[in-house]
Amino acid sequence: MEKFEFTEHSHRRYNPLTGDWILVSPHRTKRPWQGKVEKVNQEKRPEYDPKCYLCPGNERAGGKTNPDYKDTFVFQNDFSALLPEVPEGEFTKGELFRAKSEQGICKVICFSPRHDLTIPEMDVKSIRKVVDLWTKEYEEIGKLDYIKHVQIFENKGDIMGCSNPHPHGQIWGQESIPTEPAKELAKQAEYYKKHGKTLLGDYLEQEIESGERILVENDYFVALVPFWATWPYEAMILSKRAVGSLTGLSDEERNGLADCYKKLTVMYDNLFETSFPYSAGLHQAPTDGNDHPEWHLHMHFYPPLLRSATVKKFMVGYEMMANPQRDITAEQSAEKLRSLSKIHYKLNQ
Ligand code: H2U
Ligand code: ZN
Repeated sequence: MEKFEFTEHSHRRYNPLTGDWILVSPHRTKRPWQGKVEKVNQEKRPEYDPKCYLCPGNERAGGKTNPDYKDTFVFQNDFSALLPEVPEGEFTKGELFRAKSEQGICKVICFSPRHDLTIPEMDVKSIRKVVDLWTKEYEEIGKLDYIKHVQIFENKGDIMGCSNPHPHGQIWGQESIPTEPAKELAKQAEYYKKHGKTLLGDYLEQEIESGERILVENDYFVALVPFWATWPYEAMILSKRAVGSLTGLSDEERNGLADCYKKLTVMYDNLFETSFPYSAGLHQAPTDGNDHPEWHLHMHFYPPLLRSATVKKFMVGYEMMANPQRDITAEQSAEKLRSLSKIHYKLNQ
């Protein structure tokens, strides 16, 4: 028998942030890159679209009108999934039927007045304004006494269910800590208790030392493909310094985050020369009034594309019934992304 190599042989990988496992089958693709990249016809969007409900000056579906905003703009979601006023109550029947009212708040953030741009096409200064607005919203929403968790996220691309190509994201604050952050909270707290340091701080130190999965590194932030990535080109942005949330970042660090966000998404767009779809979101310390020294600020990117601008990875069958599975390894994905031009492909056309 040959010696086991995790880059060659089927194996399981552990996600220390959630406690989940994934299955990796590298033998199914010795070569990560198989053939040509299909180009998709890309519509060129106008800078302003009179029919877009996010463009400055336009009326939204709910009847309100957007101001003539110049950089970012935030508003309460006209179709909020969570509402600040909800009658408090519980429904319990025996052990098996449980329900509880949930109070919350949902907002939409426009990243830019320009309808035709996306994060990788925006300049770092403008992305920094998005970081500033995220910070302000996390702080303000998190201060509300009924809000224990603030989820900031972005759906990009219609295959991710994004309703509009205008660059935007969402914020959902709520009175309980949702499933994924709750798993991360438990794991980070356990690690911190044992080692007196953050789990992601120690993880990042070892990733930087190895370099194998690193995509972008500046003085304050790193983007990498996590060892336990489930989506083919999954990535994570981590702060080098152990801070729990955006509010703990210095001015320079906020620029560092904007720079890292841009560089990662440029790589993504260059991979298939298309506007690369993903769901991304920040994971920050709960806003439950407790100190969270264990929490280490990070941002996840879950992109569905696998082999081209149209072939996506399905999380079905085994993934739904058992756990996620991937063929191309995290190391191969990182190598592929790193090999791409650092200049956005549209600027080369
Ligand atoms: P997504 O593209 O990720 O679906 O986000 C857009 C959000 O914008 C969505 O939650 C809201 C939708 O409810 N929206 C408004 O608040 N006002 C509108 O006029 C249309 C869409
Ligand atoms: Zn628009």
